[in-house]
Amino acid sequence: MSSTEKFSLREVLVSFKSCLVYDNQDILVEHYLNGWKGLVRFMNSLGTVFSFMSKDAVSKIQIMEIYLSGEQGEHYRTFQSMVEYELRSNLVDLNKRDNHPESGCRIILCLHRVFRWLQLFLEKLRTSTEDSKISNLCAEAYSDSLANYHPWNIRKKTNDAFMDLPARNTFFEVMDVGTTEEVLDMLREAMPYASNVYDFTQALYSKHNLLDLP
Ligand code: 1Q0
Repeated sequence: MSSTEKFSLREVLVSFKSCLVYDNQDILVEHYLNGWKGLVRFMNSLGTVFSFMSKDAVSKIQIMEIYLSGEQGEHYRTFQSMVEYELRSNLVDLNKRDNHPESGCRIILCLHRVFRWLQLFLEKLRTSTEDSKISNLCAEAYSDSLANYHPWNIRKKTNDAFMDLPARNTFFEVMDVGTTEEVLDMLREAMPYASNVYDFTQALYSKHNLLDLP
């Protein structure tokens, strides 16, 4: 994954739209990962202060891709089949990080928690005004979600990185979607899909008691 590759937020939206299948009752891993790859490209275009985050995301994406292209790849096609396969085969550390610290279930849980941040941030962005500060929107969304799972040193690094984000109008330019109105239209279009992705994953993990994996 090259950091200079062109990103397109429309493609990100298409990936997260098309990852939902069977009437929103499952998620295709490949399309979900494509959505993340697009977000990582976007993040890389914001500058090197985010590279500690993008490195972590890239390594998580790569682990999932190794599972997908491996011998058991068929089991990793959707969230549902992955969860069932890994639980049935005792491939998930349920109580402490032990033999399977990189289970697919755990990797997707990490991304799912970031997805919640994204959902909160996009909603704040959608309802923001000209004088809203992107760094504040990011930090508020973070403290309401992902921060609860991070130790203080990561929280500090993350909040410091947010401070480096550009002003709202520059941020919209980097998004490269068009005018502010067009950005807001895209966000309005994206929110329901983001909710469907989040809600399905949350329900699946809750049903299998996987929301607090170590
Ligand atoms: C716009 C700014 C982007 C801000 C992204 C916020 C996410 C903060 C994530 C902080 C990650 C800290 C680095 C690693 C932490 C790990 O300890 C943790 C747990 O993993 P493990 O295996 O050690 O237990 N990892 C995570 O929590 C996963 C972190 C993945 C970060 C993925 C970021 C991917 C890109 C996000 C794009 C945001 C673009 C938003 C704008 C979209 C506009 C339409």
